[in-house]
Amino acid sequence: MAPPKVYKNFIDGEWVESVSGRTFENINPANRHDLIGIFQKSNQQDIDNAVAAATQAFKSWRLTPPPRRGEILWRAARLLVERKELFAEGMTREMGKILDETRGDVQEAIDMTFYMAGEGRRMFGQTTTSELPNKFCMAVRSPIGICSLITPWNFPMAIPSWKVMPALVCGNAVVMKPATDTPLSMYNLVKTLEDAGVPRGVVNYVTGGGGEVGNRLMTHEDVKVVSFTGSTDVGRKVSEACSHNFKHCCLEMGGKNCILVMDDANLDLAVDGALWGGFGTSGQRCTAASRVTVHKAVYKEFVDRFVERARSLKVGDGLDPTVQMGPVINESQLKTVEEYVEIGKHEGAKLLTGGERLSGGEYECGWFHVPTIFGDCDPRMRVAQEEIFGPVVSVIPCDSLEQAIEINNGVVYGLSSSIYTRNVNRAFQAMRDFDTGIVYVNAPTIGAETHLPFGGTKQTGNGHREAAVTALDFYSEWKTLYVDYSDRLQRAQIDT
Ligand code: UN1
Repeated sequence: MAPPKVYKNFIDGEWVESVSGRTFENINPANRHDLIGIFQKSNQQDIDNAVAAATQAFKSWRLTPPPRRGEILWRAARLLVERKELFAEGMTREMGKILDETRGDVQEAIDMTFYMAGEGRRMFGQTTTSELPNKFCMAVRSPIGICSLITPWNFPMAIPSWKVMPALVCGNAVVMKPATDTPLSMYNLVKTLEDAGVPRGVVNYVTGGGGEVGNRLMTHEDVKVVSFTGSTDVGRKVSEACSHNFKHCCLEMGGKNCILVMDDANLDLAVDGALWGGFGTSGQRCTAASRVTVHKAVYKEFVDRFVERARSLKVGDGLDPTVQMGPVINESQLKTVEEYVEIGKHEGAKLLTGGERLSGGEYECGWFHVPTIFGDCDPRMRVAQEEIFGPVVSVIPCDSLEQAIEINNGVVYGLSSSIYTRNVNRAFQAMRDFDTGIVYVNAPTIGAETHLPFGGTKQTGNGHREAAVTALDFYSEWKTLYVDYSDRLQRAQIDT
């Protein structure tokens, strides 16, 4: 067997080993004997080198006309299209979700890259009137500087692309750190940007643990912007670290998203949605539908069908095209899922299906869990309140739309929610009253598109939105420009 490939950091346009001399292994969660590659276990010095390179590169990148920056992104998007299948396979191997989904993940990166390439020729500012004669007013977007991009393993190419593409088109230089479980997908993205002609030092890639590498990325004094997607606990630390010298910080964190099934819903559609929303990516999405609130009039029928469909899901290695749900990411995540199953049982939730890890045979060397549904949940139960990040769905009965809205809103998170109904009045009431950043009607809680704002309320975020034109607001600062061509002193608010 060929020895595993050793992947390096990308700093100042060169592929280099970590100065630490240490490495770590990237393994397949469907088969822990499948070693995908060896990656650099970097340290603070590597980050300092990357930030220094970015600082140097920023000087000319900020002056590169945005349409030229956009052209580089366009070339990167074209290359991603060519490499899509290869990158999807690598992603399934490193994080487990099925090939259809990893193709979608790469496609999301392609969409974001094309979209932001186009922004190079838009990046609209504002012009407006002046209260004084012979004076012109406008506001333009200005790049900010060095951005640290810290990303999770569940969307290992899409989420990095949400951050790096708007950062680049706005004229910033970046240092990117992937989750330790998924360094390959970010490597593939960075390599593609290199091949597309991003100038040296503008994009830097450093792999390693959150403690050493992540901490330095959020505390380095030359870093001006930190974008983080991950758990609420770590997000709080990022926010605190950034507060000392007022780094701009965008946080995308947990969710406990709910699908509401009303008594007039198309039940076939709702079951399809609950299945895809709850068990897609093995439930490991911030947007996963980990709660389903069902009107009592259709509760039994819905639950019977939902359980039957969940039972028939084929679990296995995501590279097998007949498999419908892959493994969870690692042993520690699997243990968390098992703990929550125990918590649910103790709380009195009714275990309707699943509730155990899969072992033996094809499952022996991976981290697999059976799709699990708890029924008759009280909305205050921990399994109905806390983010589990695994294939566990809690079903909650309700009597009315008003009560369902209360249940939906009664958690600390506010990412995504959904209502299945054929009544337009109810749909609009839900759109108005669900206090989440994203609301779906007759579709599950997942399925965000790159040209619309993505993010959540309450403890899901800190008020920013990723993707869409809203991403430009985070990766640039408004600069307001007043040009007085009157040739005399004109005093705003005083001279009328
Ligand atoms: C996430 O849930 O972690 O909307 C990101 C979706 C995807 C992105 C999800 N486009 O499900």
